[in-house]
Amino acid sequence: MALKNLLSLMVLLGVVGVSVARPYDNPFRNSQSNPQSNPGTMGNLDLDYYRYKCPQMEDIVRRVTIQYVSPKPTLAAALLRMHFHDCFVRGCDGSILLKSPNNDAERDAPPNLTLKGYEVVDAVKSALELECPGVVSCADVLALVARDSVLVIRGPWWPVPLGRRDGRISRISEANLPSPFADVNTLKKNFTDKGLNTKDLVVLSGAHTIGVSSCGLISSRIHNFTGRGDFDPAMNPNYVKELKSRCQPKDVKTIVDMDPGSVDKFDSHYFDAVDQRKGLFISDSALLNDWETKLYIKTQVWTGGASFNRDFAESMVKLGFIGILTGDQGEVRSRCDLVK
Ligand code: HEM
Ligand SMILES: *[C@@H]1O[C@H](CO)[C@@H](O)[C@H](O)[C@H]1NC(C)=O
Ligand SMILES: *[C@@H]1O[C@H](CO)[C@@H](O)[C@H](O)[C@H]1NC(C)=O
Ligand SMILES: CC(=O)N[C@H]1CO[C@H](CO)[C@@H](O)[C@@H]1O
Repeated sequence: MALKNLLSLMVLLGVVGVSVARPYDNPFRNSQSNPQSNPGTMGNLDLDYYRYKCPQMEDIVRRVTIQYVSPKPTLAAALLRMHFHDCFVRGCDGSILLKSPNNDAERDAPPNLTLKGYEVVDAVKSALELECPGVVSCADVLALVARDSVLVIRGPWWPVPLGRRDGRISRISEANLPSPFADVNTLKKNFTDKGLNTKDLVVLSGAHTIGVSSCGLISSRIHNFTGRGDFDPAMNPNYVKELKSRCQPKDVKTIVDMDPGSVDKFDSHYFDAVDQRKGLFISDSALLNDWETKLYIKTQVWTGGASFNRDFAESMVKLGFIGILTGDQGEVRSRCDLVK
């Protein structure tokens, strides 16, 4: 009798389990664009993927993320950027987290030189391993940590469907990201190659509303743009003056804000900055050179960023589907920096 009850309870749970699963359709499934970076790209994810395998996982991720990011809010930018990098190189498969004994993994590549925040992902993963060992993928951890850390700085929230598996390959030679020196057509192409459209490009560039870079990447732009000691005419001269007083010609290290005037706040101010020709990188300013990205920027300026949070959430969900591994592809690592 007791056994029979137990069995029916299990059956019931199974049925409930199926009915509360919230599968999340892959936004690329029916689209023309087909990001081929991984064969698993067309798989689906599920908002409730860990509901039975690790019911506490979202709480644990949130708790540890808050613990790290609250006292050091600049980590939010680093972690958001890390998720973006992960997704753009071989898909959102956690491969950015892998270490190589030969220093030839993605995280060793020049665009990674300033990536910080690995310790947050590692701490979250350790906490998860105590609760449910070998269950939660590093790719999912990173996607959630990025979301939760933006929430800590009171930025927008977006749903993170889960079930990504971890890749086993991380190559420095593949770690090539859109360049801060790129023009808008190049950026559009780089995004289209990942299945993201022009709107996603301008919306996600809005992530530059937080965070920092350093003088090295803008030196030529402000000191010697064409080799005649000039600056990029696409820049606001007052902004150039400001940057020059911060960045001496040989200085590569000093930190500069991505969104001058509102660097700590996740808001739509980045679009105001770009509109005032205060985009830090050529790739930021370039968004004024395409009618669609320019219209988006103007609309955010006119409306005080009315749709930015919603748009950002939508594009982040798409970003999180790029090149994912699902099902029995890849693996679930027990440490995010080492393949099993
Ligand atoms: C459109 C193409 C993009 C280019 C060319 C680009 C380029 C860059 C560069 C060069 C930096 C400075 C890195 C450094 O100095 O170490 C940076 C920082 C940053 N990027 Fe982007 N990025 C792009 C898109 C994105 C996207 C899609 C996101 C996220 C959704 C993002 C989030 C960030 C954040 C948050 C930072 C600040 C990092 C920190 O403070 O630690 N970027 N980006
Ligand atoms: C971006 O597009 C340009 C032009 O097609 C290409 O040379 C570059 O390698 C691309 N970069 C990335 C990261 O895909
Ligand atoms: C600017 O660049 C040109 C050509 O690369 C170089 O000859 C010149 O010395 C540079 N000027 C300064 C002020 O760095
Ligand atoms: C955070 C991190 O792992 N950065 C690495 C980036 O690449 C350089 C060398 O290429 C490494 O020394 C850094 O540790």
